[in-house]
Amino acid sequence: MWTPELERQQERQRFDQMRMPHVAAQERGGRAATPRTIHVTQPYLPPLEEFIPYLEKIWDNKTLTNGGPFHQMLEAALRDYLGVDHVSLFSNGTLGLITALQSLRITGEVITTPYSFVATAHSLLWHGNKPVFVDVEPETLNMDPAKIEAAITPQTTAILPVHCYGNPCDVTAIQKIADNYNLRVIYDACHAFGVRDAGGSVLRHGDLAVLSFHATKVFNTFEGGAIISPDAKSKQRIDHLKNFGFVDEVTVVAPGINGKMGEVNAAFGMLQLKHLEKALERRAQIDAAYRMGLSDIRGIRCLAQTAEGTRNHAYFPVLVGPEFPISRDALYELLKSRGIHGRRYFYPLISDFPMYRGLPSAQRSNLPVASEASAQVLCLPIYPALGNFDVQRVIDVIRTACD
Ligand code: T4K
Repeated sequence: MWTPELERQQERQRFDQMRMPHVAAQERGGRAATPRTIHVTQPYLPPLEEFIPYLEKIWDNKTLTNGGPFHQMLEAALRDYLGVDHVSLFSNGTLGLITALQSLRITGEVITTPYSFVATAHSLLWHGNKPVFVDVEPETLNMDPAKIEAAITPQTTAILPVHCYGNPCDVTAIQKIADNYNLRVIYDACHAFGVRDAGGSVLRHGDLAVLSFHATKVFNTFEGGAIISPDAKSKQRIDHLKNFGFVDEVTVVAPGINGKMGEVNAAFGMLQLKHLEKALERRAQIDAAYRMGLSDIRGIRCLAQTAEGTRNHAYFPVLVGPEFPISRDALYELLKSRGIHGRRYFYPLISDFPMYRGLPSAQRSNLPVASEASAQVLCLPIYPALGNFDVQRVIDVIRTACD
């Protein structure tokens, strides 16, 4: 016989089937009381017991870092998984960016986007390079290729675009400009793990692409990163640079840095890979649920996903427009007051931080699209352990602002 309770139970079961099992169990335990605080993201962690055998191997062989067996295994596994030619693991994405620029001997002015995490532009300052900001496209919030040419000067040597939120840049247009002006292209692909376009991995574009495996990323090694390079020679130079410039015991060819990933991180990466498909599937479900649940709310725009290919649903940004009854910041606070911690990625713009705002290219008038997006964007929680009840909670709170 039908009862409201029975219906609730059945609905519960349907949700549980969609979710990762340990998450479902966790949520059953905590749901009845006050709603849990949820954050913009939460790292995916496989069951702890699955990691123990990996640690035992490290304890047995006593190799903790400097290109040990797990490091080599993970480079090979990622080459296969991502469908790329060469992978150099790093201890984080920022050191990957810094080393990528060094390996290509980039000097002078570099055209980049203000709409990113601050590490993108910071990597340029570490080499004394001058960031030149260009505006972004309204649809993707990626660097607008139509704005690049006007920013090129005789000092320009490279372009540093970001596949923001994992949406591929207009790689064809960017490469065309780079070829015409003999510029290098380094993609900050820190959001683009596993993203593919019609021709394969998005990481194959440009001279180099840099990934982050930070705890907040789709694929994490606690901290970590990688440079994807197209040929063995580039990889070799990068591998020297991430190890102080050492080529052998007595030869140092460049003032390299210590950017190596350790064995525990690499081992964790191997384990993460086993769970990745499931985690990505869940992200896609959440993305779809938000899009459906928010579709009829005036003033909330979900960022479109570009064309064909595979997306990783790393972030779920919405733009809170003037037709929405309250401002982006008021919505951010409202959600927070209900235990939902979204994030304003990317506010402030990089170009508004003190070390950049004096640059002529940092002026708001040069960056109207990025400035507006930065004032409107709110990234909603998305991560594999996020249950449907919580997704609905987020949608409901956004809806209450319209009441
Ligand atoms: N380029 C781009 C385009 C990037 O987005 C990034 C990093 C980089 C380069 C540099 O790569 P890495 O050097 O970091 O590998 C976070 C991350 O720290 C940063 O990696 C990331 N981008 C950026 C977009 O977001 P915060 O300051 O927002 O992180 P935090 O600590 O506030 O974390 C956000 C939420 O995640 C927390 O509220 C709770 C949750 N969280 C976080 C951590 C660290 C957890 O549940 N567990 C955790 O361990 O910068």
